[in-house]
Amino acid sequence: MKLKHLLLTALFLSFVTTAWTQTDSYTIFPNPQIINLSGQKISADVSYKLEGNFKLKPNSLALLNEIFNVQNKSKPLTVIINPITKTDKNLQISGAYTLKITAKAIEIAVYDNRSVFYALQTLKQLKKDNSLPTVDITDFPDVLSRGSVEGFYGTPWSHEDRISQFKFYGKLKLNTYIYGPKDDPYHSSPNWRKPYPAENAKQIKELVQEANNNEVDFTWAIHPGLDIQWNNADRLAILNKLEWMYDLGIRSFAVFFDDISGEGTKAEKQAELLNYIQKQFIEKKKDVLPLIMCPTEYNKAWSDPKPNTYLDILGDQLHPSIQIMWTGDRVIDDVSKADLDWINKRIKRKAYIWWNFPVSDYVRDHLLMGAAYGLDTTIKNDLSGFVSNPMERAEASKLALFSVALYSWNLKSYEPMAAWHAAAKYIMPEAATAFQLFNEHNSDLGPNGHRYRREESVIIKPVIDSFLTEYKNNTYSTELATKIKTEFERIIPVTQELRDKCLNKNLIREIDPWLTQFNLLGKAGLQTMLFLEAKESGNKAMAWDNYLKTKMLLDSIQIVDKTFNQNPYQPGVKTGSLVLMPFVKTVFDEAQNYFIPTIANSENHSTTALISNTEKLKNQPLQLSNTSIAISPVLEVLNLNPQEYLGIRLDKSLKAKEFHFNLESNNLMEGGAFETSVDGLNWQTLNLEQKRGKGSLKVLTDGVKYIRYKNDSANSKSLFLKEFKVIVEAENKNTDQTIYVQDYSIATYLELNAKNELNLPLSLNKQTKTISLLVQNSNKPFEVNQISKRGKKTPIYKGAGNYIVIPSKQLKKATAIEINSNGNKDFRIYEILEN
Ligand code: LOG
Repeated sequence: MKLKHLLLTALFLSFVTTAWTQTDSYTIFPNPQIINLSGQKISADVSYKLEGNFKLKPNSLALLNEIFNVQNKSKPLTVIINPITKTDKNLQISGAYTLKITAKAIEIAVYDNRSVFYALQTLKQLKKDNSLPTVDITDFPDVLSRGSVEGFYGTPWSHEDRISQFKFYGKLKLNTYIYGPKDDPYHSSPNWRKPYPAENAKQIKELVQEANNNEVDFTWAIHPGLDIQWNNADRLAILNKLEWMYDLGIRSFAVFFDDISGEGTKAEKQAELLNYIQKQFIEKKKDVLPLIMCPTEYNKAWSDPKPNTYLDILGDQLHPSIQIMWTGDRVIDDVSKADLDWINKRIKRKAYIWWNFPVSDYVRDHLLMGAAYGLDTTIKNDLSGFVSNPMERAEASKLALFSVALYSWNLKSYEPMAAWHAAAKYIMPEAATAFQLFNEHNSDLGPNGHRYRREESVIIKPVIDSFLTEYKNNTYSTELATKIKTEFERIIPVTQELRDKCLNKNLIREIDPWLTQFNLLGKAGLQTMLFLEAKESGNKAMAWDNYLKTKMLLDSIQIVDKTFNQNPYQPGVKTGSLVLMPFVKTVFDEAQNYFIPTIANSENHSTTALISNTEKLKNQPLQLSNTSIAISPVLEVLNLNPQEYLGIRLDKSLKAKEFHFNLESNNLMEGGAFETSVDGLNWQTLNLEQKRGKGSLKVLTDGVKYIRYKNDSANSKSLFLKEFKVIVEAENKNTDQTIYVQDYSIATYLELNAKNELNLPLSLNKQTKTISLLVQNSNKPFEVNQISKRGKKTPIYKGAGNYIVIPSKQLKKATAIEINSNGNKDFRIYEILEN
């Protein structure tokens, strides 16, 4: 383990030193193409004198004034800025520059004002402790258009968010922002034909201004395909809209045809419209950038592979200067050379990559704070643009966008892990280590329809895996346990540290529920490890205390998940969902076997159980509570073969009151049915309302003990087992209140109110040696009395413990015991065991 760790560290360090020019701690983001530091330093604590033949725009001048000390009246440094004269074709591109710092002067050669701006951004990053290194840099972008496409579903970014993005882009040499939030009704239906209301229009004007200040091309996209008519009125409607946007300052345009069906999807019609816009608008305006389009078949999985179909038609018919976007082999995917070769051939131009990362509109309960990996570094000649579709959380998205900047500027030197670590430091230097730890455990998306996953918790994962393997074989590795415990201990203070130190308050606001959850996870993890330690040392009482504390923390996690981020799609707040949370749950679920011996477990106990004839659910646990029995949700998609079923059988002491289910699926009831039974042999089909596999039933017939869903069709059925829950109560409420304390399950409990006493009839037989009580009290003393045959009460316990063992010699005359909660609030009895 140690060796592996060392290797990882060594590997990481080597990434940092080779991937970036770090001579004398100068690190420039993104990495310049060619940089030669010659080892000397000159003072930057001076003013400057501008020479040369290139007229600077105000944004570049402002940057110069920011870098140098214009108050200093001593001899200024000469800064010479001229147009590029070198014929190197790499330098004939917007943003390209050369920068040479000598003891005498700073010489900059540029292609355009963006080049000046970028050269000065580099200069600014080179400045350390008021001095500059002597250096010779030749720099240019590998990809022409680099940045983001605000193209997600959900709440569009705010005005403030966007301004903050542009400032960030300018510093990192990202030059593109495409405006296309799906939920802006003036970008898409129903209002794409209408002009923006005055307030929005004013804001867009301001945004264009701010984008220009940062050398970002603000592309405005229209999404007309949901209800477009292929007639003159609608093509004029588009032209009008583009004209209004032009008047607001927009000089770059896009038309999106993604996520539509029907009439709008026709390739010939789309091509005809776009060519019309090209002729009637783009070419006439003269000062606008090439038109960009997003096709309907925007990824390989969704496109017709046959020749002369949609993509080939666009390739043949679209004006050659119109750019075509592409997400990859799938909607959410890595970017590969083979994929680009495939698409470029069909569209007869270089694809403009729309990378669907870190967009989270299909996994809204997760944050995507992982590294940006899966990007081919050999494809710079195969693409015309690279934009990332981010999360609706703008500030949090900067973590991935930092990597997008590094990648798209200089593909060959891109190293995802090093970039990811650098991003945490760049975005939150005030608490970089804490931020990195948070990101490490908030990377994966959880199971999702696009089947796109990210690695998570990579450093601790092998430790946890080894620990669990040994644990399941009844071996306990103190060394591994200590490592896991240390990780949870490191997590606990992260939340407070980030809230206290992070200067970017909007970022904290965006991730706040996840911070709360992360802290709870750290604490739950620590309690889990303390439980294991106590168990290992044979201290059952302490183990029980730690188990209860873990349980309370897991309950809090559940509450946070049900309280915050309650969007209708994937409500809730998930953190550490790939490695850490499953680890805590595994240990927690196993605890049952430790506290309730299996011998007791197998006799005379509740017959509540999962019923299913599919292998996949064989080990799926039930979640039992005082009021409900549920099948633990399955995270992966579940395929039920014909005749397979899943359901719950209730113990005879339980009465089924309600049924709630969510088996997310579009065709659940086509040849499938919910059924109930009294005896498990004769089944009745339930008549119930459901939508996309979700629904409930508020009344169940008396006597029902079985409830299941069965696939009666001839085909396998794909569904998500998100909820399958029966609300229960005791069949006989008056006499049977003790069922939960003798059901051999620590998942259920009986709660005593302030004045309640539990009079538990105990049939003590000769074998009964001890009674163990597993309770939870709020640290107030309570009492246990024994009651003799003649009704005489004698105290056998008084105290405030949670795990109480009463030996047989104290129990001689008892036929029953009585528990007096003594005014204790929330007093719970989980189990009373006789052995
Ligand atoms: C949409 C996009 C959405 C993304 C991820 C494209 C071209 N269009 O499946 O708006 O944010 O996937 O859910 C898309 O990706 N459709």
